[in-house]
Amino acid sequence: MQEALRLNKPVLAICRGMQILNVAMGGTLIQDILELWGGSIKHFREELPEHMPAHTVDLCGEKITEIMGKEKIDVNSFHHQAIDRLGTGLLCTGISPDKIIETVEAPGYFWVIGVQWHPELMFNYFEEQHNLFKSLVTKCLENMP
Ligand SMILES: [Mn+2]
Repeated sequence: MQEALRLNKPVLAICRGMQILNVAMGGTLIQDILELWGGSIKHFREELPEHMPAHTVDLCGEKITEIMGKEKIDVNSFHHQAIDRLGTGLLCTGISPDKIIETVEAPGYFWVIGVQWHPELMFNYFEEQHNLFKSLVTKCLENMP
């Protein structure tokens, strides 16, 4: 992750990848949401089909809002950890109703987006989730040497 950032590569960091992105930039994690944050929303929904929305996310970031084309999205949820303190240079760009950070951007870099949900399990069913991967591919092509 640090090498990808150093080389200013496009990064789409998914779930644990977003947590690794945060730690690589100096942030910290909530080690267990249920234990340390409370249980108003279940974020580890292993009983649901993988593509099934588990909660909403309110978006505010410039990139993610443009990609998704809306300010409130439905996401699946298979995590028990979450971002606590943000890494330096990371912005929270979307939160769940119980105020868990669900998506981040790093504006100082070429194209770095992290999402706490799993768009790779949803893109067949939700066009806005497919848009995330289309944007990544577009940015990779733009970034070719
Ligand atoms: Mn979640």
